[in-house]
Amino acid sequence: MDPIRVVITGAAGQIAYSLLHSVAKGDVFGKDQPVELMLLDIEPMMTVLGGVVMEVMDCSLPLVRNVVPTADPMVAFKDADVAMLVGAMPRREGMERKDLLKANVKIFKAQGQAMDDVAKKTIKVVVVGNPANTNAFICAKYAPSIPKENFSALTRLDQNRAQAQVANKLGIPCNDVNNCIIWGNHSSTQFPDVSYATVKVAGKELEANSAIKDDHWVRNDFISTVQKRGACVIAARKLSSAMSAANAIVDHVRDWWQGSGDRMVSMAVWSNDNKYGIASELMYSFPVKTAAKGKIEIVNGLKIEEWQRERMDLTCKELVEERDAALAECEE
Ligand code: NAX
Repeated sequence: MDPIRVVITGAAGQIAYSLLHSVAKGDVFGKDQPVELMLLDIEPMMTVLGGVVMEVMDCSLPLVRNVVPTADPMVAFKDADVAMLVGAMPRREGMERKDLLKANVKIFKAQGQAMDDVAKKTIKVVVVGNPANTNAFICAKYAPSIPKENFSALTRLDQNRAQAQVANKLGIPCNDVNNCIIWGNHSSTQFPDVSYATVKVAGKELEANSAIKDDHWVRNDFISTVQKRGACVIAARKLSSAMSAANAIVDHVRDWWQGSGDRMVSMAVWSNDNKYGIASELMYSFPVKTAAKGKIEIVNGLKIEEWQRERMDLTCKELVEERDAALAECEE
């Protein structure tokens, strides 16, 4: 099989360090799919990145056909099949969300333009660097020759966190919980939702709500625990989530590349046609299904109750504001 070219940005950072081994040993693209790893970071990080390249080599993995460290997006994205955009400027103490947005949208504008020029038109892109949804929007906008449905942002970590909370509440394994979804922004306005989730308890398949039997928890504590989970990890570790973030990137891209089957999974994707009443031209997290190497299809026809509507609209409003601020920044 011919190798595929996979770009990982922020390759000298902590998420990439947890991610690379899984990608290199076939957890994402399959055990028979060789890969060329294009590792992008900024110039001052090239020595560190050199060490990461040595370690990838020293894993002596048969699927790795080439590893290229670079600080040049035009080199990294040349003929790329997949891009995992992890690299971004981190939020420092005292920095407002809008300062972070200002610093980061320009990075994603430049990377979108580079992809537009040199990547394959079939490239599949997942944005992880925050603010992930809006960075993905900017990246897609500045790569007009690549279809919008080829871009996504990561909300799978939030979904996995939600799934783990439900499993913990019921005392069951995480893989006996399905179809927890995340609506909206990867931020504290996100809406983790178990309304369509199913669980297996004592061998029986049940609706999650009827197994949990605690509407107050589902509508309050559960939601805020998932919303604040990233901040709790930072408070404890003094570093943001890395192992669980890398694990979620693997889940997201594997499902996109190999198909999600009957499961609904969450991905922030280009919103159009006013689906679920959400404004068009946003990267909004929806429940989706994916066919192998195929398109991401937003799941249609889920019944939305009033309390859900309010939460879906709140996170949508934040995304509209972020998008408009990002566009103004890019046009300056
Ligand atoms: P690190 O600070 O460890 O690494 C980031 C790396 O990106 C650094 O090596 C830096 O030099 C590099 N970088 C900066 N500008 C770059 C550019 N223009 N091109 C290429 N590389 C560049 O951060 P890490 O913990 O790895 O987190 C990376 C990003 O993921 C952050 O923006 C973080 O907020 C975001 N996260 C997103 C999550 C999600 O679910 N969407 C969850 C985890 C994480 O918080």
